[in-house]
Amino acid sequence: EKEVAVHSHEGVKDHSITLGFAQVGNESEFRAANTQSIVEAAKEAGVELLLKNADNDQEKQIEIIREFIKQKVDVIAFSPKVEHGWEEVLREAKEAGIPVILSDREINVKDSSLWTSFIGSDFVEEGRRAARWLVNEEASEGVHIIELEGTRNSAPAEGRKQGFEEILAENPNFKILESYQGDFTHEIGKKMMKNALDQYGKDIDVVYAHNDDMAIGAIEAIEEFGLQPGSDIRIISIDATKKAFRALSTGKLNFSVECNPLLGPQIMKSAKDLVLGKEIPMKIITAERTFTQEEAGKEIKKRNY
Ligand code: GYE
Repeated sequence: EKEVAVHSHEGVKDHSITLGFAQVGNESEFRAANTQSIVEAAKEAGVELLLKNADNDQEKQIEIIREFIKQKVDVIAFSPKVEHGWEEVLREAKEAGIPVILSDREINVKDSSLWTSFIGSDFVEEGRRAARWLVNEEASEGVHIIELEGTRNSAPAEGRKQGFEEILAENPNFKILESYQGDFTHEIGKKMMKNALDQYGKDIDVVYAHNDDMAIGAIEAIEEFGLQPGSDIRIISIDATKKAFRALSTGKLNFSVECNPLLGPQIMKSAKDLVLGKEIPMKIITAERTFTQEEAGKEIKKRNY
């Protein structure tokens, strides 16, 4: 009796698993923090991590996933660059019996059995939060907005645009003059802001940036144009990385909406549960908040990315 008891306890001990992670790129501060969280959490959890970077190229990301399938990893996780084009490779993963976890970005596929769980944020709500602050903050007449969008066709860009416009639809004196494709990077965000300033100049009241890297680029472009970011032109940004906190405390950024990149621990827990045959939730939405300039001061020392 005792012998069997010891044996069965042995049987359920966690054996280490192999997780293949196809990271979308290295486009932003969020992404750097996200990658670090995944690497640290794998070590912590005793998970063997195969991490490959797709350099913001969907074809490359698909190839990396194919490689993981060949290597017969236990679980695949990835941050899908865009919402479409995943059916074929995810069908191959399913046929190989490898469960797939979506990290920080969702995909648009008819067959939801092609992925097991999404761990990330509610982007539409992030967009609403950005707009709610604006419509409450600004009471004056027509407010003209420039939007810097994240990677075209990515779930965060789509969701943040949708949520922002949903609130604006209830407040007709807020108008988006033009939306530019900033691809979530500092460099393109800055370039697009320069174009906007050349086109609209002092007619711009607000910039809505889908992430901090583009917002910091816009701040630089506004200063080089000779205007004051944070006062002549107010700026709202999403992610709440350290760069945003610094800009909030120097008065160059007006409002920051958090998007949590520290998904590593949840990804590892879900991967281990999957291998142990446990059911895991289809969606795990991370808790997030917002920050005004006043709140940034005391918060910044608690931030670690
Ligand atoms: O907001 C941005 C990153 O997928 C939620 O991608 C993520 C977004 C994040 O490049 O900084």
